[in-house]
Amino acid sequence: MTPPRVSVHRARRRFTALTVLALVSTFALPVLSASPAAAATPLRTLAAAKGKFIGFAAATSPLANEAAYRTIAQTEFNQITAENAMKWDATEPSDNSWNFSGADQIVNFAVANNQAVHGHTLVWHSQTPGWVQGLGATAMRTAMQDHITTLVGRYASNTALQSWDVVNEVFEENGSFRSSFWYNTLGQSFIADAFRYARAADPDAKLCINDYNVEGINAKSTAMYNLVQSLRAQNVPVDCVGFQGHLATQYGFPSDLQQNMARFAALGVQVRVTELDVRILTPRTSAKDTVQAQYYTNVVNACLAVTACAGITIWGFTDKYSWVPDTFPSEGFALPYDSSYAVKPAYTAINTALGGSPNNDTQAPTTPGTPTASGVTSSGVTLSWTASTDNVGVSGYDILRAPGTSGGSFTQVGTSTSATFSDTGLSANTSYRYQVRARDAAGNTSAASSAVTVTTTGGGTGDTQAPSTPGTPTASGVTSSGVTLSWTASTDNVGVSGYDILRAPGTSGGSFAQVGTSTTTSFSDTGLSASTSYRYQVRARDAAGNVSAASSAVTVTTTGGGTGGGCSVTAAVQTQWSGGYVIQPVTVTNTGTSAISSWTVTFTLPSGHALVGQWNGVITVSGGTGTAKNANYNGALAPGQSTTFGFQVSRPSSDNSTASGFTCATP
Ligand code: 9MR
Repeated sequence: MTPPRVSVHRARRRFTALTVLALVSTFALPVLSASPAAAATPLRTLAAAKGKFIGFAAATSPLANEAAYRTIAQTEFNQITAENAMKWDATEPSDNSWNFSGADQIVNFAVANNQAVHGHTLVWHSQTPGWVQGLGATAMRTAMQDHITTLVGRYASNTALQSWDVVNEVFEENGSFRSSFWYNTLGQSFIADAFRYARAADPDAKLCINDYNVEGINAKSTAMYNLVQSLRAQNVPVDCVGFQGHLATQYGFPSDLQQNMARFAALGVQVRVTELDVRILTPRTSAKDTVQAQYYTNVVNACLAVTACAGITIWGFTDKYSWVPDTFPSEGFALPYDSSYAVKPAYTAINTALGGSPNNDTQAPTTPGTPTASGVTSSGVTLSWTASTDNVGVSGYDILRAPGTSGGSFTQVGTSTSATFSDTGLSANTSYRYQVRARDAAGNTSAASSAVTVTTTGGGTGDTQAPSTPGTPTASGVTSSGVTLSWTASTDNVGVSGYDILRAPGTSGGSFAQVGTSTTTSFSDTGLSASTSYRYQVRARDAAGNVSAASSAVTVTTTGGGTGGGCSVTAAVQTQWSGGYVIQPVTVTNTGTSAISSWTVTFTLPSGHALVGQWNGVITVSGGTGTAKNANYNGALAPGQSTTFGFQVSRPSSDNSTASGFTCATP
């Protein structure tokens, strides 16, 4: 039996009125063949090694009836959320008449498989029976207390049950409180009461507030941030914030997810991704699978980067059982396993991001086309070929070379991430054969292409005249790790084909070794040590392989690594209203040539303005001056790198001014 799939969401992003029962048709799958089940290290093993949980939302029917579903559920996950079985309509369909069958089934499964259970969800406007919705204020508060006390109390001594969504989806998209029957009957106080009742029923469980479209920093997540801050200031037991994570590839990835998690973490709460899925527009294609996989990677990386992120729950795991197609017509395929329980690139992505080396993909890329040669000189050639294709994407090509027109063996002479490669350092008037082969991210390798034979020019031209000596290089753009060299060109009777760049250590002594080549009269060297001297010479080559004398040397001393940092700052008013505003993002950029480890932004707060919230920085206000120092995780910036922080201010309602005069300094 399929689990109940009637969506009653009312405000999902960019959709209104979406109680649509879409047909779950068999979409054409143009590219994808089912891969065998993963022979990879299970996600739960990898996640546990990182100190995180990885979970899924369980549907009771397949958990009871399908061996394939149960096997993946036990093997891959160490956490379970009941997709529907612990909701009010399932557990207390009429007043004080209880049905724990689905909830018990899931908790028992979790106990048997050493998995944590997240209880979902106690107080929600959806999937709550009509008998609750119609109550008056006093009776409704009592019903809420009874429901929480009984349901939470039932599992309070069960160590598998570790956390609860106490209130779910209490905000509108603009950050105001959702106009639900809870709010309309009881006012905002229902939230604090629900947390207090839950704490009384289970003093050990982590108590969470949960919502969707709060993954990035926006009006809704900022309202949630302010609420959590204010509840905790009043000793209301809010321990945890859940970001549902119902993502869709057509809306882009919320790139500030990590920063958003970090600002909540700075309030002292645990954070978690509670309902992750990444839907795509049908039909499914391998290109869309790749984008989806990247979203999963990004979410895992964000959680790994934030210590307070306890883990990630995926909203199901197989496309066979997902709420998406029933709710969003023409969307689906949101989960890491397909409807036949074969892993998708999203699975590989999650596994890889958790530190695994999933071995599930055994399909090699197609054989690349035979290379064609162009730009043949006495010492080099450029090869191009028709690209390979691959089910999970080609990650690169190996270039193989054999001597002569036949015989000899092929050895690898280079790699390329595009379908072209230039080989250099060849002998004049000599033949070589080239083949290419493709690799994918899982390490599968294609067959080698057919070979192309290339014969370099030059040997028979009789040109023995070397180019003139290049001018002494001049250095510019000296940083702590690099320099750009320019020189006056050489001339040659048949034309200069390129320059060799030679480098020696120090201001004298040592020997010159070639560090690069250039076909122009400039070259940038990188990877140098700070506060260190080097000497550079250049020499010219012609197509026949004749080489000029080396130029005179220029001495270059790199700048110091520990100083030279500077920063700039820009600030934006994200939103404002009579009585307050949000400055977000304040972007701090390292404009120096060396890394900085801390920064300080100062700004002016008009009189009567007061700081009421802040994230990703540590802000103090004295007189009319705000001083923001980096948080402990965003002080280090490489040259050119930026980070952001933000804050919220209250102001007199008659006042339209905002904070101004932002300046940045290091440290
Ligand atoms: O996946 C759940 C689906 O089976 C139910 O029909 C639906 C009812 O609203 O709820 C789905 O789960 C929701 C979760 O409980 C709260 N956040 C949004 C989820 C997707 O709608």
